[in-house]
Amino acid sequence: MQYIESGADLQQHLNRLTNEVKIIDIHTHIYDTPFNELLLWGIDELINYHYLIAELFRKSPHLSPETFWAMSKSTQAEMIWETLFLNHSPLSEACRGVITVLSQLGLQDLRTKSLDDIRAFFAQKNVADYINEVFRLANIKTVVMTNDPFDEKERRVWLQSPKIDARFQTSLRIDPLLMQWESVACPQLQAWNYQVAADFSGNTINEIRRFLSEWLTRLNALYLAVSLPPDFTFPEASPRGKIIQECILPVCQKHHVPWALMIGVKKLINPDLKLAGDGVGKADLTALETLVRRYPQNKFLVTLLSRENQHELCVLARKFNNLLPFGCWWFLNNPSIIEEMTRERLELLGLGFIPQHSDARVLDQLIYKWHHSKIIIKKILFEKYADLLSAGWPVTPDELERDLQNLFGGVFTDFIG
Ligand code: HDL
Ligand code: ZN
Repeated sequence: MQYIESGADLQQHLNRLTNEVKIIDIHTHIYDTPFNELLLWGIDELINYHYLIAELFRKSPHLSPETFWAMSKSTQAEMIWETLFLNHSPLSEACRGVITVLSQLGLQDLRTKSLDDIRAFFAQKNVADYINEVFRLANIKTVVMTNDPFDEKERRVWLQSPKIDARFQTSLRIDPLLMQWESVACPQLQAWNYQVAADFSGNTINEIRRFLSEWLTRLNALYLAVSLPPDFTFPEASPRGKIIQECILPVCQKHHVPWALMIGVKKLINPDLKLAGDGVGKADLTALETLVRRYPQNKFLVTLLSRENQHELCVLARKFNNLLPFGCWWFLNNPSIIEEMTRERLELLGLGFIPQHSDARVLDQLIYKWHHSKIIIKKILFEKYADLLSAGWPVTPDELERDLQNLFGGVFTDFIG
């Protein structure tokens, strides 16, 4: 049995294995080609990422949202490029991500390149080959899309039974059902001929269950997902509480799919920024604790948006094995916080968590989101395996490979069964 006995060997094996490990990216907003304009890629989409739009407004106190939103996407990109990349060094994580993508794609001497030069580079690519190139560079086995039947552009594609590349797996996202029952979901379900009523009279509960079942089946969804505000409570005498208790939980159980809870978003605290306008709030995890305790037959994939919630999520996961923490979500997807979260998760949960998801909205982002995260995750893994070695427990390269394959996909596939 050949053990790894030195830090230098450990670093070498970790470098190799983190480069080689095939990744299952369990939460993204990217799409396969049948979804047409929903599949975003290329430099103008990269620069128009809502993270960068928020950063643009910080640097442009005299720019009115109306003026910006009236611009074409390419004019917006030129303003962002000028402001965040040329007039200031692109030090933020979202800015650096664009640079990493371009460098990883092989674009040399970036400082000599104009935005139009970069556009010309992308103009030579075709989307099918580019999907292969991005998945290869990021070493992605599969991604899980965020599929939303309440988005008409996406719904109409699903109703044509599209042929989806096997690398694109699915999840059913149903925020309006829990967050906008009376204003959006109920009238929409009625328009789709589900016999539902806002007051839940008649066959409403069964019809909501039918809607969920039909879409879980249509999508062959790996899990059902929802984003919830920091003040989410359960149980709750509200449409949300009723739909969770009588529809979401029983249907997830019947279909043997986890419920992915994404908690902590304060929607549109600055509505002028549109998609870039959401904020964060610390949640009271009593609701989550009640759910995982009361419904041991259900599985819960959980990611929380507040840094201050992360330690208690780890403790909760120690108490309930039907709860699986995942990712460093959104405002947490930064080196300093990924480091802190990965360290405390390894210390409290061993290898029983999903360290990261990309949340990529633009296909190309897979390259930087994973390149940046793997550097940090590898750093912490080195620290922990080195601690284990000095405690007297060397591991073999095969054991290291097994552990990494679990972290970057196996824990997820085991959990969803
Ligand atoms: O609700 C979500 O899935 C979030 O990830 C939002 O899509 C958010 O706008 C985002 O892209 N975060 O990275
Ligand atoms: Zn997301």
